[in-house]
Amino acid sequence: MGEMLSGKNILVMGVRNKWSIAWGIAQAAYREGANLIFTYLGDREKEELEKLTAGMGTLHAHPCDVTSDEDIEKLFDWVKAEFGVIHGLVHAIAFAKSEDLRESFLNTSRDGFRLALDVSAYSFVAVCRHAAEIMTEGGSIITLTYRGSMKIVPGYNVMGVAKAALEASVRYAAYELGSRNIRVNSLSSGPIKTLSAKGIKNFNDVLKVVEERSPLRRNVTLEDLGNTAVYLLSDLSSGVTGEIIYVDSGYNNMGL
Ligand code: NAD
Ligand code: IMJ
Repeated sequence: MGEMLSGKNILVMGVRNKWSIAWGIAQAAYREGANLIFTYLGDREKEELEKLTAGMGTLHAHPCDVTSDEDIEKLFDWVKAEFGVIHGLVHAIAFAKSEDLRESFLNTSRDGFRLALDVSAYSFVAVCRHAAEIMTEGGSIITLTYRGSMKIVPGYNVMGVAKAALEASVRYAAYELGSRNIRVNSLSSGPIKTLSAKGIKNFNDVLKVVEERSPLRRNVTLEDLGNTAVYLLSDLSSGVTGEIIYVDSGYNNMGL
């Protein structure tokens, strides 16, 4: 047990199950002494959280569908009433219609485009705004992104556009919140077999390419993500904001 995050209240959004990146981050933050607060989407995620956190003491959790302004407002009213102040926020939420991740990008419907950008990018702006109000002692906000925002990853399609918007939002939020000592960064993960990767065509091939060609010659783990998240959430990264930190076995550095 370390102490990098002791005394810090950290709100974690996006734990679906034990494979979730948010869960990897939560476990690492818990190990470092953080006081964790969770959000969940639906009863199934609430039950998962109850199971996962069984050995961690009282579960602090509140529902939140990020497509609802009312849900977001109620969430932060609750967090403020219960905890007064937070020091960290983990946003690990994305969604697009599955047909928009399979078919032609150019055939993305207006509604599919709107949904992907709403859930995966606007939600970040909204939660940053609310979180900043209760980060009265300074803080660190992180979100999860993917290289498909910068480069063509066949099939990533509208999610690539959403992640580009998310990464730009990180920079603008960092600029606006910097004077309040709130840092905003994104963690760009290599492929991980979570529920959000299940059913993606050729995902095993993507994993194999990273294993064969990345500098580290392996895929990344939830522990890799968790440890970098601890760095970003802790005072170790006190001079770092607006960044995209790649946790991808170095794959993004390859030219061929
Ligand atoms: P996951 O399925 O475990 O988590 C996704 C979470 O998003 C779930 O908890 C889900 O409930 C939540 N979510 C979706 N719509 C929501 C809504 N309307 N309101 C509230 N929550 C909602 O998958 P994951 O891979 O852990 O994904 C977490 C983040 O990591 C995502 O932003 C994803 O884009 C990103 N990411 C994943 C990979 C990968 O290969 N798995 C790589 C890079 C980045
Ligand atoms: C997703 C689609 C296509 C290629 C992909 C991915 N690659 C990776 C992912 C190569 C690594 C996973 N990823 C980075 C995501 O951000 C996934 C987001 C996502 C996944 C689903 C699947 C189920 C569904 N909607 C989704 N919305 C977003 O219905």
